[in-house]
Amino acid sequence: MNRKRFVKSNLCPELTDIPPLGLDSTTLARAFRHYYTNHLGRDKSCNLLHYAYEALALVVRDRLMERWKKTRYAYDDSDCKRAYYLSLEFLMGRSLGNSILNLGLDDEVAEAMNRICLDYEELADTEQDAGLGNGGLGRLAACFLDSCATLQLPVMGYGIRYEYGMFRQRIQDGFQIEEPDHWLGAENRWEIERPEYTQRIKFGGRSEFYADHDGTMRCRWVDSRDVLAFPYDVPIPGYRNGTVNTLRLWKARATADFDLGEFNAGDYPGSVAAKNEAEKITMVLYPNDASENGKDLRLRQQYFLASASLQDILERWQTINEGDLSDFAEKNCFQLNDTHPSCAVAELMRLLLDEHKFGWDEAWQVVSNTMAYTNHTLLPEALEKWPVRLFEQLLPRLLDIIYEINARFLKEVAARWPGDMERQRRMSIIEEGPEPMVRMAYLAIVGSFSVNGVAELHSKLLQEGLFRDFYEMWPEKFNNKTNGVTQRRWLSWCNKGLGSLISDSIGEEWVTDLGQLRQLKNLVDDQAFQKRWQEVKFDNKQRLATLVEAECGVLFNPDAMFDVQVKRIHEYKRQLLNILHVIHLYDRIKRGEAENWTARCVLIGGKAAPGYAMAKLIVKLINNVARVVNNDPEVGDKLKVAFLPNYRVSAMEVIAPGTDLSEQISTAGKEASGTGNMKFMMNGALTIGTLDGANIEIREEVGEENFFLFGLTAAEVAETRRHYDPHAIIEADENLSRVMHLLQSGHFCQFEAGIFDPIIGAIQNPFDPWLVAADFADYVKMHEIAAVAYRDKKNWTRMSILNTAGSGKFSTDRTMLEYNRDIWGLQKVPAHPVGEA
Ligand code: B1N
Repeated sequence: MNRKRFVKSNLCPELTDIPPLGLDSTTLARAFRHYYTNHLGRDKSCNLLHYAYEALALVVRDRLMERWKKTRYAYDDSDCKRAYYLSLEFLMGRSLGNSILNLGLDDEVAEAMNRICLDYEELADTEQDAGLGNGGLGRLAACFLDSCATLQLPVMGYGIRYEYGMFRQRIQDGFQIEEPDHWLGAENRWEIERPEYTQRIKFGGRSEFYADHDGTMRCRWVDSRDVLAFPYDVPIPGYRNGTVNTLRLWKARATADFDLGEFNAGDYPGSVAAKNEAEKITMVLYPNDASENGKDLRLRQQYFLASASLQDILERWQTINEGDLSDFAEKNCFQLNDTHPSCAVAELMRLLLDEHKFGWDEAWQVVSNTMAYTNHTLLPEALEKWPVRLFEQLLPRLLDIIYEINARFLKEVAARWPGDMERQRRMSIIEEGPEPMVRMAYLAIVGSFSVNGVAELHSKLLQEGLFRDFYEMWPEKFNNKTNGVTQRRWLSWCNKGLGSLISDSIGEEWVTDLGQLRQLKNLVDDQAFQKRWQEVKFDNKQRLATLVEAECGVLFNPDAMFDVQVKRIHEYKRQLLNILHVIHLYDRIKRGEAENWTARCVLIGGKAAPGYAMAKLIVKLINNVARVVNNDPEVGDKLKVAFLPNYRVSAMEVIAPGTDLSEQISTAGKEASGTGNMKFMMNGALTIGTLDGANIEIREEVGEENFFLFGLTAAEVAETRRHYDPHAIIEADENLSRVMHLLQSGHFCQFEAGIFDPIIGAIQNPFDPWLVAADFADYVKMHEIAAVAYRDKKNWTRMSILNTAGSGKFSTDRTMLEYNRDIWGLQKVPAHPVGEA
């Protein structure tokens, strides 16, 4: 058995084969008492819920540990192919509830906690979110891991253990204030350190060429300033199947000898500063979603992750295979989560060439058969380019290799399109100009055997637009993998009421086979079922109203329609269009046109990147409009508006179940996929949306009569831009004119004259890329249709049921099966049973 080689000291069998821990409520309660009393040193006089959470977390973690080990053994013993998901972001959220659910311990834990008069959901609610991601891209990575563990696929995540996760957002006088998220301040029970797998990462220095003992010219990276990568492993439990996969997160540490060198030179403060410099690398998550800010620390983070992970994977492979790398490419696959970890292409070349003495062609075979790249955005500002100059300073050896990759690649282009210099210039990995740049997406495409987008439309636009030249060259590389979400967190866990109702009606199979939800279609006209569906929704709306009241001080009446948009604040996502509609509703009430009114509560939440002035101003506008509307007695219960501060994973767990209408209103062609749209749909919300990203597939699945579609298509957007005249549109539309007038008159900034001028300017700008004015009228019209539909409770309930019933496609289980079928080619490997050696 291969794994024996991992055991560095010979542990006696008694130590390696501990009997399995009990899962019954009595044993759980005892274990809880042990941790609470003996480990944490608390007693009944302690009234901090936090310690009870900690004790329960330790109890649950113990149950994960042995399954984790048995999963590792099963993978090592089976000599299976493995995939690695490399990502700068993993937006995990909370772990306790998810672990209990996936271990199948909910009833036992509830009972055990009941006995000591504790409510485990209340404990779970005290856990901090692990916010190691910005938004969709990071949360997608977390959902992927859940699905891979549930499908028993040997997939490991690799990421960065940021000391500070996504900033906390506070609202002061309507403005966004950022506060640091020092999430590791308290003990993190969901990681264990693995010092034995520490890696050494090089920065700076230079390349040195030398003749090998057999005369071959080789290169080595010398005079580098090294940093250590120190790993922490996070358990990823599958759903009730004994599998626990691994997410390995790297923390940067200074090397001991590096410090000493400085110290010996007599520069003690200098050596401490050097230590800080090294540890800075994993200090903070960059808070930009769908844009890059080009800071050199960010490139350091990216290379640090790529290098540490690849070295770790090669080392493990060599330990198991006695140093033989010959079938490495058949047994390993790397999925790059956007270009952020795409240094891996050049880094794997370097490791093979310089450290493992491969020849170029042999190394390129390995790289180009193991790397796969997922693109998540078409927005030009998010396409990563790094100055060649920065590469030279930071990663000189990688730059040599990138030049060589590019030279060989451009030769291929030249052979295929002789004399087409323009095409070579366009496709070059190096963008020429006063400041030459490395185009990371091109490096990723050239180095990968698979390139995928994240929804049908997005993948099509990649092939026709952004990556057209590459598609012409290698059509076989390109494919689509429509995103999904895990129904374990996004239905079972977060919406227990609906989950139970569904299981009572069609059984529990949907939890691991979401397509089963289609059976709900048979129940749409069943009155008793409809009634229970409404009751569940009402409870969830009450829960959401409680959150809104606590966080925003605004009272939401659960009888009103809950109209919700939560996601990062970005102009292309058009929160501005949403708030213009709110202003229009307010205006209608004020002008006395509110007969047959549908009471509405509008909730908007999301973080603006700290450097994104327009996004921050939109947050301010939403808050100012909310203040005016909510305090106007004439408006009363007809309309309420709230901005939810600090939107995060655990907030969405309350929001999605309590939503009636989901706002997915991006300018068509701009949202690659969206995943919030799927969470809402699964929880029975209807969508008002454009033909963008996965909305298109959502509408296909649920049927057009159950989806509120509005706005220009992607093709019409491109066309409209060429002759866009917002002034004419505003003038021709009385509703929009009145809204603009309210804005311009300072109605929403009485004591802050002119602050919204940039927003007014943006709407009126003929070059407004987001075409807010163009879609306004159609948006208002569709909202009216939705409002009328909402008043027909019975029919709305039918549509709500049909949305859940149609959401089967949007499970990451399906997404992962497709990645596996088309890209990874892994076999399912069941974990060894607990209780056996
Ligand atoms: O990735 C999600 C998609 O569902 C969203 O439509 C898409 O906007 C999102 C740079 C990004 N694309 N690009 C990013 C994140 C961080 C960063 O530094 C870009 N996020 C997305 C999942 O596919």
